[in-house]
Amino acid sequence: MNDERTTMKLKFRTVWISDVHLGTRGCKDEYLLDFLNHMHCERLYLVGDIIDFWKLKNGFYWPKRHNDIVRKVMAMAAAGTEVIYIPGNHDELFRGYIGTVFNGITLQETAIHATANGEQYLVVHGDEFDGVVCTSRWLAVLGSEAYDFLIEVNRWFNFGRRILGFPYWSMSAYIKHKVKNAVNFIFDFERALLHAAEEQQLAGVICGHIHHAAIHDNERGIRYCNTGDWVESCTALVESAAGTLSIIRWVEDSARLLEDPLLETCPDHGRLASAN
Ligand SMILES: [Mn+2]
Repeated sequence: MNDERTTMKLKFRTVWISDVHLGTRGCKDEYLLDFLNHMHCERLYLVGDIIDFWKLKNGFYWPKRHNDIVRKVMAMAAAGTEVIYIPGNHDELFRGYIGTVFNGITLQETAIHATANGEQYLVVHGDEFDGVVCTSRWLAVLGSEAYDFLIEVNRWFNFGRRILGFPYWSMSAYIKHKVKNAVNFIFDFERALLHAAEEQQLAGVICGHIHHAAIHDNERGIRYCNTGDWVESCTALVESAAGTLSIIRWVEDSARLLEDPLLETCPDHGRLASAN
C-alpha cells in the first residue's frame, strides 16, 4: 500500500454494513478496518449481527483488530458521523437497549432512511422475516468454485464408497437440491421484506442477515437492498451525495475506487464495479 492509498478517503452520504460477526474467526476484520479507514460518511448504519454473542458464549475470541473496529466506529461517531446500530439476532442482547445512546451510537430497532433525493427506505436487520428456519441458506452464498470443489470431493468420496462396496451417491444432486431450497429461501425473504416496505408506502428496504449483497427492484418498482456481510463477501451498501445507492465489494473494488473516488460517475444503481 502506498501513502496515497492510505490517506485517500472515499466520501459517502450514508454507509450501511451488517453481519460483521466480531468475536468469530470468520470475521474479515482486516478488510473491514481497511474500508473504515478509507471512507468518510455523514451517517453510518450498523444493520445487525455486528458482534456475535452466540459464538462468544462458546469461548471467548476477541483479537486486537476487533477492538480496533469498535474503537474506529466510536471515533467516527465522535468526529461527527451519525451512527445508528440496529441489532440483529446474533447481537439481540442490544435489543434490550433500544432507544439509548452509547458513546455517540444510537440503538434503534428499525429506521426509516431518507436518501438525498427524498426516497424513504425501511432499514432492518431481517431475521424477524425468517419465517421458517432454513438450515441450508448458507449454500446460497457458495460460488461456483466452491461448487466445483464439492464435485471433486464427491469424486473421491464415491471412489472410497466403491472400494468399500457401497453404491454411488450423488453429492452434486444433493447440493443442487439444497441450493434450490436456498434460492427459494432468498426469494421468500426478499418478498417478505419488500412487502413490509410496500405496506409502509416506502421506496424500498435495506437489510442484512442472509449474507448476500443485492440491489434490485420488484415489478412495482420497490427496491430491495441487502448489505451483504464481512464474513464472506466484504460488502457495504453506500449512498452517494446525490442519493445513488450502490454495493461496494471491498476486496475487488477498493483499489479502483481509491484511484478514482468520484462516485457520481457510477451507474444509477447496482454494483460499483464495471466488470459485473
Ligand atoms: Mn442475522
